[in-house]
Amino acid sequence: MAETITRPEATVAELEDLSYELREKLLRLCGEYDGSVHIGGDLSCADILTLLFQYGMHVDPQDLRNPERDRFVLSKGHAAVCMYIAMSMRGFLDYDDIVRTYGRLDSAYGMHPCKVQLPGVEVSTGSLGHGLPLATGMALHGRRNGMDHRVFTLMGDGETGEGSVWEAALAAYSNDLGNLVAFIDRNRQLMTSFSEERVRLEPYPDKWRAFGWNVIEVDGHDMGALVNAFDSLPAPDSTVPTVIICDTIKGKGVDFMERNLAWHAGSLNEQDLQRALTALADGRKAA
Ligand SMILES: Cc1ncc(C[n+]2csc(CCOP(=O)(O)OP(=O)(O)O)c2C)c(N)n1
Repeated sequence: MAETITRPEATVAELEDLSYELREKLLRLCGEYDGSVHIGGDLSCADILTLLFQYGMHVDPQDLRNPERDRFVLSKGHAAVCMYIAMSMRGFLDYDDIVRTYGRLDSAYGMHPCKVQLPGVEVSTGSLGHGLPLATGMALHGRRNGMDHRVFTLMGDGETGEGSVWEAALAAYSNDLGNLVAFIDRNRQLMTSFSEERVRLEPYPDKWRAFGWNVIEVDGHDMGALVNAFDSLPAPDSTVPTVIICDTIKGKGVDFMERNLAWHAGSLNEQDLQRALTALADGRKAA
């Protein structure tokens, strides 16, 4: 039983504090690292990753291979550093190690996650469009072996323009995979353009419904709403897969990055870092 692995009992207020800490740690890493960090899409999914690692998932950093654990596949692999830091805050990895070695030659902490390098990372990702197919296969495996854990994945909305995503959506529905939950970081931006300009996803929830999925729509930066969405998930032994479409803002929390195409990826010099940290703190006070 996945329930044999306890999950943290964090309150909404505690989760909000953890999200803030995650964003602050992301910015500090971005200030330390010489190269470019996918900071826009990291900041947009920080609340979702906090929800998963600090509230939702039955996972134990001391018992990584427990077959009953919930699985997570970061389909938008370019947000790896946000996942690394979220995992470090739950005790899987070491934040100082991440900051010291991220993106450097021979580091375990690459721009995209590598499962061979990092125990606790379930799947190596980075090529978009593969997370949902992989998660579907993992959920099918769990189902066929009589297990009751869930498999979660997190996709970018732009990524869902890939045909492989919709093949997997059909397969998950056809195989009654109620143990599969897909989060979508619906920040409406890609790398150099806005999502709808490139691929018309709307009416987006209807598309998922037409593929047979249970659809939950939520403000992806409202922790209370995210917790409620998580709590309303159908049981893992149910028969309909769920997609949680999270309305998000790329660059969330740092005013000069928000909805700004220039900040899909970038780096921060000392002055910009201080500006970003101040913006983050001011945004929190205003909230
Ligand atoms: C198959 C594939 N094509 C292109 C890329 C390059 N790429 C990295 S991030 C990105 C934009 C993705 O947009 P979205 O899925 O909406 O992610 P987010 O905006 O949340 O970062 C692209 C095209 C890739 N990683 N994989």
